[in-house]
Amino acid sequence: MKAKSAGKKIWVSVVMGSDSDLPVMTEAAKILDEFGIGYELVLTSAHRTPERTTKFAKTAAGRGVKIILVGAGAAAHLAGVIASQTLLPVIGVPIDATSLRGLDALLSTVQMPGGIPVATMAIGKAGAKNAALFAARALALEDKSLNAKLTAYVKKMARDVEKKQQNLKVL
Ligand code: RP5
Repeated sequence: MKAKSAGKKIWVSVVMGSDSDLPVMTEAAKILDEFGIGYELVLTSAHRTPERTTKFAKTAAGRGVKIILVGAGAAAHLAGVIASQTLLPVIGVPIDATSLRGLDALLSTVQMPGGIPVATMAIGKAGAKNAALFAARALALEDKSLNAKLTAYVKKMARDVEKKQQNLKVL
C-alpha cells in the first residue's frame, strides 16, 4: 500500500513497527485520505531497527511533518522511543498482535514516564481511526477548510444514528 496523498505536503507520518500492523493502520490512512491530509507510511521498529527509528524521529520535523501516528504491538516501545527523539506530538495506537490481545501494547504505549508524552488511543482499528481524527482536529486549529470537513463528518455521524433509530426492528 502506498500513501494516496501524492503531490500534497506530508503533514502526518503513519508509522508502524511491522508490516503485520498495516491492516490496522490502514484505518488511519483511510481517514487521512478522506480529509485530504497528506501523509506517509513508514515501517520501522524500535527493537529490530533502532537506528532507522532514530533517523526517522530526528528528521521528521525538518521534513515538515506535524504529527506522528505510531501503531505497534507486543512490548510496544515504538511510540515512546520516537517521542523521546522529537518534539512533534506522537499519537500511539496499540495493536493486538499477541496472545495478550493488545493489552501488552496498550500498557507499553500509555504508561510513559513523566516528561515524554504519548497520546494513546484505543487498541486496534478504532484506535487507528481515532488517531487520524485526533490529528485532523489538531491540524484543523489552523485550517478552516479542514475544520469544515470535520464539522460535516460529525454531523453525518449524528444523521446516521437517527436513520438507524428509524430502522430499528426487533430481531
Ligand atoms: C511489534 O511486534 C510490531 O509492531 C508488531 O505489532 C509485532 C509483531 O511483529 P511481527 O512479528 O508480525 O513482525 O514490533
